[in-house]
Amino acid sequence: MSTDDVTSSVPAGGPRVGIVMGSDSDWPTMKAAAEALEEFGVPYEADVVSAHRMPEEMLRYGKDAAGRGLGVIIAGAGGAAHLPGMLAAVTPLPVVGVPVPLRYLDGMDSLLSIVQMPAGVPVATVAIGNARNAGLLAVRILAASDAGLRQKMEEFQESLAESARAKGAAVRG
Ligand code: RP5
Repeated sequence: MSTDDVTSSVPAGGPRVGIVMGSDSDWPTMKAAAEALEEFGVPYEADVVSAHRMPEEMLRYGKDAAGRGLGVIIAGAGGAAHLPGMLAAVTPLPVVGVPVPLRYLDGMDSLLSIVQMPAGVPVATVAIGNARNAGLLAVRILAASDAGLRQKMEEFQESLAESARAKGAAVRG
């Protein structure tokens, strides 16, 4: 292996998913993404990277993410939620957007800000407040090229089926 190969390879054990949010007030919503990643043993990092309050850092985060070995970015924000879209504009990585519900408008403002991206700059948007699905989607994206992770996802899906069947049995009596 040449020196170039070493320097271009992904650091072993480093974070594969970056979880970012516009404010620490988003963390109570966003921590469900971290918990999902922990369930699957996926290393992640989490930080506040505000599109409006720290735009230069936000752009640097997006531009550096792939080179640092991240495979997916999960970005959550509320209100005029530009963070996921702006990150998607400057990174080739898949970006999963989490609309964080705030006090007014029930999160519809966040949802529409994140989901209505122009053609060419996709953000995979989950339901309002559903950061758990963002974590699970990040696992699926990584699992597309990771057989071990795919196996874990299949086992998780089977556990969901088992749980649903048990609920059916409880209803049937
Ligand atoms: C957004 O403004 C953040 O993502 C957060 O949802 C919202 C409120 O932020 P704080 O005023 O709580 O810091 O940019």
